[in-house]
Amino acid sequence: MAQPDIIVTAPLPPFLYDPLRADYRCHDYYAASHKPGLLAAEGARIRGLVQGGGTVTPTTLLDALPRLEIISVFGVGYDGVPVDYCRQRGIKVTNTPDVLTDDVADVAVALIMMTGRGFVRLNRFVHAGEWEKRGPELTTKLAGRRVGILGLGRIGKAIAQRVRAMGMEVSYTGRKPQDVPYRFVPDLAGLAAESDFLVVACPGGAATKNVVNAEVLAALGTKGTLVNIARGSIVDEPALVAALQAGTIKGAGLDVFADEPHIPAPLFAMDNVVLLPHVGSATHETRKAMGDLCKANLDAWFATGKVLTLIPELA
Ligand code: 8YV
Repeated sequence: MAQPDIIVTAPLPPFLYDPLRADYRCHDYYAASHKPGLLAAEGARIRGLVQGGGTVTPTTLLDALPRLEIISVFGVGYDGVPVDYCRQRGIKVTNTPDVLTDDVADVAVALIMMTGRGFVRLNRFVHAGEWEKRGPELTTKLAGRRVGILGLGRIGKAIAQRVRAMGMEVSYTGRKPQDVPYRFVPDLAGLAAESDFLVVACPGGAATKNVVNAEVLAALGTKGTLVNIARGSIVDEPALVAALQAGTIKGAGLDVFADEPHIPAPLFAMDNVVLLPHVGSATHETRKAMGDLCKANLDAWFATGKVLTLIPELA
């Protein structure tokens, strides 16, 4: 049987791209110098699309792929996929949940430790030879502090488990209360008001755009640190910069940004801010597992007409 044609709209690591190339006719849209030409020549043949978690897929691109059957996202987040459009056209959308949960939760804990205990600052202090001159500053005890989690999904729960093991208190907000041993707070500003660390762990997309706004940051207040391992779009970034500049909040630990890899310039100069380059899932083991699942979804679809991890909106 002829290999199905698939279009690739994001840079992929070799451990995913090489096996894809072995089993599919891959069209590299991401690297194509003349994208309209590629679509005109190949668009009508393409049956699958592979993209990254952060990739935005415009409906105009999908319009040029009339035989598209499946979008397989190399990532858990599919906020860049126009889900309603896909539902209307009967296009399946799959992602890579579960396999990255531990790694992303680890990064949230790391950001809590790096901001709360000042480890990044203290590391700079030692590297700069400052310890020869004076003792280190004292920081904040984490056990007993309150962690408020926005979005208690798989990753949120893994974060909760980890910080509980550190003796921290957990409460959360989300669409509805769940059967969990953590306290539900119905509104985000209320959660922020009672949190020392407000951890953003919900999906991105239209429903959560800028929900962490100036009002929520004001409620978090001078005792509070914002941690974001989810999507930059969830936080009103100019409001965050303003809150940090004004000293409205204590600090921030950020792995994700509104316009990656661009980070608002004022953040670079802030000692109470820890910045990571979107590395939540960036380990060899997890990215390989994500790649395997991303391809397995395509393989299952073209072999059996079923997928392994259909997104809940289309289930
Ligand atoms: C990846 C992510 O950086 O899973 C996600 O939604 O944002 C990250 O794990 C990305 O998907 C890699 O393409």
